[in-house]
Parts: sequence; structure tokens; C-alpha cells
Amino acid sequence: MKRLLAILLVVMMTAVLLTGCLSSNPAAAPVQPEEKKEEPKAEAPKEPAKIIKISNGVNEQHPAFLGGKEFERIVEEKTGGRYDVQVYANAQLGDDVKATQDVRMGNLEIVVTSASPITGLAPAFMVFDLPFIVSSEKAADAIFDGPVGKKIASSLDGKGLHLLAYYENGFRQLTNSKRAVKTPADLKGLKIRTMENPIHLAAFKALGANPTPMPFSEVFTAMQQHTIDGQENPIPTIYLQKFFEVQNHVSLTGHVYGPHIMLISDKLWNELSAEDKKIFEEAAYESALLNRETNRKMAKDYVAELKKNGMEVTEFTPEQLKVFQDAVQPVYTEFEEKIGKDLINEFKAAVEAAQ
Ligand code: TK8
Repeated sequence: MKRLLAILLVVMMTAVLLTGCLSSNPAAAPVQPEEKKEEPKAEAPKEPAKIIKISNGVNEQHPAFLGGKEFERIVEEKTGGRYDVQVYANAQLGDDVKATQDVRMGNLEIVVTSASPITGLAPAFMVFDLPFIVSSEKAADAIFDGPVGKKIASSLDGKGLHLLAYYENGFRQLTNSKRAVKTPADLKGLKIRTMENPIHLAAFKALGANPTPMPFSEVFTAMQQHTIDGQENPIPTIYLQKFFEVQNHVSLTGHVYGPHIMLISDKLWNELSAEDKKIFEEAAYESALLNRETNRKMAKDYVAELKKNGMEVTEFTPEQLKVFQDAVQPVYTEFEEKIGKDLINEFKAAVEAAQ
């Protein structure tokens, strides 16, 4: 009897296992037939693209922004979309100083900033702020793409920032709403916005103006409301930011040549593989070439556009410019030590060699 029971139990258990009726749910699905259809293999889950934001203070037509878009195109293409580069305009992510600070802290990936307002971090960049030190675009390229540019860029080491590329902001020209400025004497008493940079401040003081530093995004309104009389920026910016709507005089002084530097946060840079670093560097350089070419074309073409829009353009002979050059000479001695005499000499030699 006992044996019979044991056999019964085994039979029942086997039946339970075969039919899958062990489930407490009587409606449970029967065991799948042996030959079940192969389900289409699900794709390996893709890592979401890493977002890289680029901050710009200028608008979407400006060569600095267009350079960023070119960087976006190349990086996304070469990495098969592993990165999603997003270019922001109009200081939406902050003006130069704030955006650079954010990049430095690792809260933002990339900024395209003027070097001038961030020289407190890396004084070597102040060499660009010395008036009339860069004589031509060709000389600028020789600096940017040669050993002097590398040396200046390396002054950012250990500061949380890495220079990806030298874009061109360009030769700065003076605008105002009061009168045609033909000599330093015409500048007397004019309230001129400058970038937040000690050399620019000192130079405009030496010229007899009343310099007022402020972030770029506040400049248009300040001119419109006449809290300042004028400002200075390269022709592409004067035209594209529509400064001609609130300024009627432009003097082609070209007193300072400024780079727009593309800086990436060390935090991100140190995370990148060697392969991605190379892609970023090549994309940055390609985008810089496009930026410089576009900027140079606009700098030529837009002088006529400014005239068409009612601006009076003052041009200078070399002799007339020399009056301005002589007036700002004291800033060379004043800032020589801070920048480094050797660097200034190397810079000047590279400029001369490029002539
Ligand atoms: C834009 C600035 C601008 C600069 C200035 O963010 O502040 O006047 O020339 O181009 O970098």
C-alpha cells in the first residue's frame, strides 16, 4: 500500500511538472512548446549621446558661432553621434567671464571667449592686449599656429581649462554716437565701454577717454540709453550685432587684435580617450580655419554695409595712426613685467618674421 502511494505521488508530481500546473494560478499559461519562434534580437542598448554645450556671447550670424557649428558637424560625424554638440549664442549661458568660470568648474563643457576678460587667470594672454602688437592677419596666424601660441595656451595648465583652438575676433575698431574720432584729442571725455581688461583700461585712459568696463551683453542697451558714448569691437561684431542702430561714427583704428579662444573644461578633456581627443582637436582646428576665413571676409565686406546703414567711417594714414600708437606706448612699460619681457619679445619676433 505504501509503495502504491509512493508511485502515485511520483506520477502526480511528474504530471504537475509536465503541465506546469504547479502555479497557484489555475489560468497559468501552459508550458511553451519546444519550438518557439526566435524573437528578433533586441539591439544592444545605445549609450545616450554625451551633450557638449558651447557658449558664445555673440549672435548666430557671427563667425565665432559659425565656427562652433562647424565643430559640432565634424565631431558628431567623426564619432558616429556619440556626442551631441549644442552651440548657444547671445550669452544665453553667460557672458565671457561667467561662462569661462563655469567651464573651469566643469559645469559647462566649452566656451568661445575673448581672451581679454579672462587674463586674470592666465596673464600670458595679455600680450595680445598690447595695442598695435599684431600687425596683420598673417602675423596672427603665425602666432596662433606656431610655438608662441602654444606657449601662451600652456599658461592655462592647471587652471581647469584647455585651449582647443584660436579663433579670430579680430582688429578692434572704435565706434561712438558723439563725433568722428580722428585724433586722440577727439576721444577726450568720451565714455567708452571696454572689456574687463587692465591694459585696455590703461590704454583708453592714456588716450584721454573715460573707459568703462562691462560685459558684452550689456553694451547695446548701454549705448541705446546713452550711459556710454561708444565701444570698440571688430567690424563683423559692429555690423552683426547692429551697433550701427545706436552708433553713428566708426574709426578704423585697429588698435588691438583679439583672439576668440575656444576653451574646454579639464574635467571633460581628461575623461576623453586619446582617439576622441584627436577628433576634438582636429575638429577645433578645422572650425578655426573656417572661423578665421569668414571673419576676415566679413571684416572687409561690412565696412561698406556700415556706411549704407548711416555710419560715418574714419580711415587713417600710417602717420595719423602713429599719434594713437605713441599715446599708448606707456602701457608697454606698465605691463611688461606682468606679461613677461621674454614672451613679448618672442611675440614681436614671430610677428615680424611673418611679414
Ligand atoms: C563676446 C565677446 C565679444 C568681445 C567683447 O562674448 O566683449 O567686446 O569682443 O566678442 O567676446
